[in-house]
Amino acid sequence: MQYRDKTSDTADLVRTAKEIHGITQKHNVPLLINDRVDVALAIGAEGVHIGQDDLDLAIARKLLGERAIIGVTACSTEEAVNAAAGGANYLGLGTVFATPTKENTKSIVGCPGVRSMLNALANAGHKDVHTVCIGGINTSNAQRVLYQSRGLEKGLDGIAVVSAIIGDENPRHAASELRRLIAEPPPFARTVQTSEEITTQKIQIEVPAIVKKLVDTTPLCHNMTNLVVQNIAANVALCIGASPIMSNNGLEASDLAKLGGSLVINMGTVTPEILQNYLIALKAYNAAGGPVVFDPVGAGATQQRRDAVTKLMTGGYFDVIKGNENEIRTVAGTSGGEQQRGVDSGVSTLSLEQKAKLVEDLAKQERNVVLMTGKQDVVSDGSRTLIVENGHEYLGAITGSGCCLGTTIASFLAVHQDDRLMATLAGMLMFELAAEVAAATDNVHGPGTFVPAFLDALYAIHKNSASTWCESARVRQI
Ligand code: 3NM
Repeated sequence: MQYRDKTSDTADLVRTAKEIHGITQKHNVPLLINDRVDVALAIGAEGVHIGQDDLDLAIARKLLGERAIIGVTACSTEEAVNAAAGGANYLGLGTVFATPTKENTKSIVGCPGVRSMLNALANAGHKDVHTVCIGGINTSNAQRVLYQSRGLEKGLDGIAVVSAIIGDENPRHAASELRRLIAEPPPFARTVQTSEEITTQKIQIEVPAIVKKLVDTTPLCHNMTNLVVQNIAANVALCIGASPIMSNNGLEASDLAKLGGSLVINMGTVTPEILQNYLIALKAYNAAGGPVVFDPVGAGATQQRRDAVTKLMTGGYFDVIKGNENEIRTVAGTSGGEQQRGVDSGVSTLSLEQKAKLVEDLAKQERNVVLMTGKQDVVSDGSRTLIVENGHEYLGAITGSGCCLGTTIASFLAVHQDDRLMATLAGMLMFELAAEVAAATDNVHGPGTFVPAFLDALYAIHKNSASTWCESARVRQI
């Protein structure tokens, strides 16, 4: 428990702190005083919490002694490492999300910022210092923040909140609800992060089996997608053997999320109103543990879209993020200053090695699967990275093929969550090999005749019980 009061007079601070201490002592909870070493000393509190602009850590330690608990706020890797080296007992890492509780915060670091501070601490040999994160944490994001700040060498120990408890009508209930949530993994936590090699043999056995699972299950695939591709995305879902529902109404999502299907959020024709609906649906699927695919169409094209990416990425958890090079770079925050002209892929500027590193790092950071589409697709779950070289140029000559791939991958995730990389690969191969078959059909002369042949080819794989369709897969692990 921290007593943080920036405005009261010293006498009032001491009086209130004493009263709080009486309560915390009864419950065996250490009381820390924000900023004020003098108040901590006056009432015999267990310690203090100091910010970067407060009293120096070394002086605080000298005044309070070795046994006092001293916490320090850190907003950057440098501040975190320095505070740990200086003997802080715990660090408050932030500011995670913008918060009205403290408006003069230095920077909003999000989960990626928290993770980079944790990594820096591990690399500098400070694995033992305790850590909490702070800023805008509440019941809707506490589990995700903890989930995405763990799984590496040094994980986050806990969260610190103000308004989520103090601002609640029923602080006791709010506190116990937070305790309940942080004690269990989020509903969307998936089991395996395997580093097992993905051999040709594994692909030839598992991919057709995953397709069969989809066909046998007919999963619901909820599409929140753009105006352009509604029809073809629904047809693709039907042809692969899924059951599509096209609904951009976020208020329907909590009912739909209970039906065991998946959601794809496609930013193609996003507006402020649609974005609100996406955020509501994302929360509903996260709460139900249903898989969600994010297709950040045209992410780098306008400020509105860049803002939408930030809101969506901080608004919930995505199992798979798929996009072209520009889109993935925007999501990763490394767009390199290039202006994306529309929703088309544009010119590639990264080497294959750079793409693989970007995709792998983003997947590791988000604890999910990231797919960068292109002539060579790069897909990774953070520990295994694959290059897929199937597909046909006609896919780039029709509208919405990337969006339909998002629908396809979401459908596969609905039936195969244990290994999301293999589920994504199954979707990619069914989609891209069907495109190759369609393009080679006698009566296909260009993009116009390609579309119906492509739907037919998807449908043929769906109806074909033999697994040979997958033999021309060109996949390699790097
Ligand atoms: N310190 P709430 S953010 C006290 O970033 C404090 O260092 C912050 O309040 C930091 O849980 C913050 O209501 C306020 O968002 C946290």
